[in-house]
Amino acid sequence: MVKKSGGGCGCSTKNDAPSAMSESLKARIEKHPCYSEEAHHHYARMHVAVAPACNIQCNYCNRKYDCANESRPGVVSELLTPEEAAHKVLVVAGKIPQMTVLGIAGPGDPLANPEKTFRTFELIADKAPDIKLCLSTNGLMLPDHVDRIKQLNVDHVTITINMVDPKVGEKIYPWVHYRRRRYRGIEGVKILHERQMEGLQALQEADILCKVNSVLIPGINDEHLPEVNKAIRDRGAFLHNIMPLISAPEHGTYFGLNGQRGPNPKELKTVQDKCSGNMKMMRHCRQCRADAVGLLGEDRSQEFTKEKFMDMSADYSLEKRQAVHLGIEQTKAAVAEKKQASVNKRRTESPKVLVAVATKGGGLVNQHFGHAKEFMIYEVDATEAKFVGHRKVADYCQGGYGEEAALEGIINTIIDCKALLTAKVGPCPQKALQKAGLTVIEAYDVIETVARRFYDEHVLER
Ligand code: CLF
Ligand code: SF4
Repeated sequence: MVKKSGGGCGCSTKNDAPSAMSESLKARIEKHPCYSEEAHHHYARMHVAVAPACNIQCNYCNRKYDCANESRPGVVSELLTPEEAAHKVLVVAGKIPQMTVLGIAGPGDPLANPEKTFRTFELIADKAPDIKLCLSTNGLMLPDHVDRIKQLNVDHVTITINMVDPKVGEKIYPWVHYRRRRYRGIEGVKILHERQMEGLQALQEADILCKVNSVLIPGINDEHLPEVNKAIRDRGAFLHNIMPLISAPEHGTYFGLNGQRGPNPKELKTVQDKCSGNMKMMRHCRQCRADAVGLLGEDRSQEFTKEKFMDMSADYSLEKRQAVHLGIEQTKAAVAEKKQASVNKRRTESPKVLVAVATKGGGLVNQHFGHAKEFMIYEVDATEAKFVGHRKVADYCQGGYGEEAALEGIINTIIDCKALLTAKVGPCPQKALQKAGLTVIEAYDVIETVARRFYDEHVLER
């Protein structure tokens, strides 16, 4: 019998609506850009790469790069000591006051490196008490550390769970290293599975919010993920993040070298939709790097390389940060009010269409088409505009050679959308977008407001 927590984490709720959340739960996630879709428009996170070792082998990882459970494959982060990491966090907290969460997510597994991971958390908790601590693990060693996690006030833990059936797991994990022994094949996968379930349940009992990441691997676990979704829901997971396998031969992974492909956006959305009736789904994950800095859609890690941040002073000020957060909360409230006004109370049946949005944050259509490195995708009907995902694209404004090919690539990425919502777009790309069947809307306003206006004028009035 699975024990349900007394409300704090509210994890086993079947209701996807934010209004079903208790006020205390809302307060726990309102500044976490991964746990709250709304927060990710306004608040940033950073990772510190303090955990090099790993204790399992995933077929989508070759260990030369960051842990692919929480990162984009093919990225190498700069390894830091806990003391260097603490200095970096204080520097970034001063320069980017909207950075509210510190995550440890690699480059290996944080709990295969418990001393470095927990020492880093201790240093931050002591000097910057307003920063939320977050941890991402493969789960193998999680049951051994839940007490320490709780004691350090780490309120957000992610476990990557790709299967609940070891026969499926055999195709993903060739070995597991557990208590000084290497277990190959199904024997190792069974240990991993049992430890993941035990860890998840222990988090629930300790009232720590748990997100589960699952890597969608077509032909291996695509049909199986609804079963994973059910198992984690029953054990109190708060949020499910189904992320696409990114696989290429140049990453040198087993899957990459053997031609295992990742899902296309439609396949990803289909599986997310299948699971979404049961629990909250995360659809805004950007598969960060182990030294990521900034809003989820931006990468400011190069501004804070070790060479640079070691020479910067740690200007952390709780008062200044609180003042900035107050301003953000006021902006959020204004955006929420406009969003609410855009919801059509008459619940009429109407077709759903997808629209692509160029945004640099704040919940607004506010980015030039040529500067967009990704588009947010919203599903719109007569009642609401709902965020359903994002798609990365190559930079269009590269100048000169390759520009045409890049534009074609961008159009192909959003070809299933009915409109592009952007602050500005040049006449040439505008023509190409229209030729491909997209309505181009130039605006500077709350995303939902622009999306609903497009829908009313171009879909309903046709
Ligand atoms: Fe980092 Fe992960 Fe914490 Fe977020 S990321 S440890 S929960 S603070 Fe977020 Fe990045 Fe996706 Fe992870 S977008 S990869 S889900
Ligand atoms: Fe790589 Fe992360 Fe898997 Fe370890 S847990 S093998 S670092 S993807």
